[in-house]
Amino acid sequence: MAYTYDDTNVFARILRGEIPNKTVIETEHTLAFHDINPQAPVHVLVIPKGRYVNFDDFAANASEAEIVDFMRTAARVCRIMGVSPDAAGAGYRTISNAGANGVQEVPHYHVHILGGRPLGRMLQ
Ligand code: D5M
Repeated sequence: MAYTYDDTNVFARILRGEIPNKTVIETEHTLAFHDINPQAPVHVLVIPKGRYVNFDDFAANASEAEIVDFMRTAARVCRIMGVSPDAAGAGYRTISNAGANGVQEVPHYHVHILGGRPLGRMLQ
């Protein structure tokens, strides 16, 4: 499936440096920054620097280097923020909303990392 990327979306503007962000890590292919409207004590967004609309687009069209960098950067964010499961009592949830049913607001692929409090059961 070919997706049309909207270069005016807010994450594209962050990547171009047009609006500020609170960066956690930046790598060659990936940026991680604090969500502007945190839903938990830890709420970080991980985005590829490439122009991918959603998970489907990223998985199909990103290079292996971009995908590996993205996954490893997300794991590093968890360690930096102290929510990796190997830290006592820690743990986290990753979420990636897609499309209308997923209620994706920003049409640039991103993963939310949430932690720092008990998150409850999401799926029954
Ligand atoms: O979630 C999109 C997320 O993006 C939502 O949690 C708010 C966040 N957001 C929106 N604008 C900004 C800026 N400027 N900085 C940081 N975070 C931002 P979605 O999964 O698309 O519904």
